[in-house]
Amino acid sequence: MITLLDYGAGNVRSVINAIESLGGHVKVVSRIDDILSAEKLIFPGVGNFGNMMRILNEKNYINPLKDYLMSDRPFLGICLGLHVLFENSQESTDFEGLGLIPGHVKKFDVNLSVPHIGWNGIHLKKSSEFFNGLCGDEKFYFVHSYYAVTEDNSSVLTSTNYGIAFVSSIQKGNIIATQFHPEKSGDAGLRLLQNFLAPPGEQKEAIYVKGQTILAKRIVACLDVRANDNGDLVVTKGDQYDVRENGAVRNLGKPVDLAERYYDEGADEITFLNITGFRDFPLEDMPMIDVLKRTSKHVFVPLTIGGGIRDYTDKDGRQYTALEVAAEYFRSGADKISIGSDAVFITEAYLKTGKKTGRSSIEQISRVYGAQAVVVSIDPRRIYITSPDKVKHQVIETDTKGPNKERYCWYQCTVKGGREGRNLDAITLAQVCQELGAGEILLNCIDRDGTKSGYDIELINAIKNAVTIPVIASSGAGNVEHFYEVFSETGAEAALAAGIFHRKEVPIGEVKHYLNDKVETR
Ligand code: 1PR
Repeated sequence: MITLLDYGAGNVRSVINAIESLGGHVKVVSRIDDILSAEKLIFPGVGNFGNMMRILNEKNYINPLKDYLMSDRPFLGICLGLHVLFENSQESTDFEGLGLIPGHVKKFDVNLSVPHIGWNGIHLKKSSEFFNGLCGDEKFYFVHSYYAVTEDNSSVLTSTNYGIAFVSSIQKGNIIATQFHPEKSGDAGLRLLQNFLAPPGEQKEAIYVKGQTILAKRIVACLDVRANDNGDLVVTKGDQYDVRENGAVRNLGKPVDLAERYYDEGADEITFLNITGFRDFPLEDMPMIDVLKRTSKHVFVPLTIGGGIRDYTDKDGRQYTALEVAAEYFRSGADKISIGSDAVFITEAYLKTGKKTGRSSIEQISRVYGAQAVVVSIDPRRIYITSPDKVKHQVIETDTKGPNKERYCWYQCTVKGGREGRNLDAITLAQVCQELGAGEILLNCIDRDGTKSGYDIELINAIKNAVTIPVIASSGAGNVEHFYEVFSETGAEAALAAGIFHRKEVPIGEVKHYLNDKVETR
């Protein structure tokens, strides 16, 4: 029996689903004795260090946890479940860690995008049953802005490179903890969990891999979801955001079925966008909650969900915060949430005052769940102008001339699924949202959406040059070359596609095969 310490973190459901998919049984801690009497304890932590320590203190779990760790019974800490073992963290200086491992947690200060999001390798520093059956060149899923530093090298199990070499897992006796998420690292991750579940046995020969580990470029499958005219929830796909064909909503399949197909095909991440979320309310009839719960049962790569995330007052006057919506999504299996229209309204308000209120959905959710869990989805369209001084927006000079040979354009932000253009440019939006605590940009492009004419390289470079958080390029993929183009001509960390995957025109496997010797992929 596995005992799982859920302090209210984000995505505990995926850890439970992963263990149950391996035939394990999970008991979630509900009182102190559950910790003290545990045979094997798993501590998954997603979110903010300070928030985690505050809750552990409130629940009086600190001493029982220390007692359990001192008993050297099997323990697996994941992400914050690694940081908690150290003395303190730069993420929040209000609280001390458990101090089991001498050292501290600090923020990445590297010339790369932060958070460190994606699939990266590991360097084994000592042999361990935990890695039995692995050949050492597997990649695992990381999503964090802070990493652990220790003087006690004997406890370091693996390191990983991201600008620097950092501790990606530790082992001290039967206590193991990973910075990466085994429950979201596909088959390789499931193998680690299997090894943790297994009774102590013989330790297979450890495989030490030479050279630097490299963060892979991510291939993301996107499912634009809405109810069709019969009220069925379908995956649809727009052409420049128009999802109707002969008046009917295009129906390209069932969300859970397609998600499972893309997992099997090797997608690195799967994104669900409730494209009419601005119209309805996620916690009302909760169609997407059910999709998430069913998907996370069998899909062990990161899931992002977007659509309608905002503060909301329902018809009975009941007020909901965006944080409540996000919390429900995280508890249902999401690893990241994506904010679209509300990010535009938040930015407009911020630009009026220049002051952070701390109350915006971006600030609320990143404060509790960490910046790495907050994606901002941008829906821009090009507006051509004859010269930059015609507008007060951030403008680019473009090689793709306008209808009247204009050499300049700006990218107008839209809300409500491209239905309403706003007096705001995409570059400014991205910069303000990073400032407010967003951890990643999902950069769509209405002009390119569904056109199969390739990604808007100029837009992606403009945004990449303006922010230091990762950017997912989206819209326009038509063939495998378009993926190579976006990864070789921009610094985008990931490339997303929809139509060509739904219509089986270009399988994910073919994209990865083509990129194989050109770009680092998983
Ligand atoms: O504004 O917070 O309620 O969120 C709504 C979400 O739904 C936003 O993330 C917005 O991008 C998305 N959305 C709204 N309307 C549409 C539409 O298509 N009518 N889809 C829409 C966004 C863009 C991509 C698409 C790529 C790749 N879809 O996600 O999948 O363009 O397509 P391709 O590879 O076929 O070219 P809120």
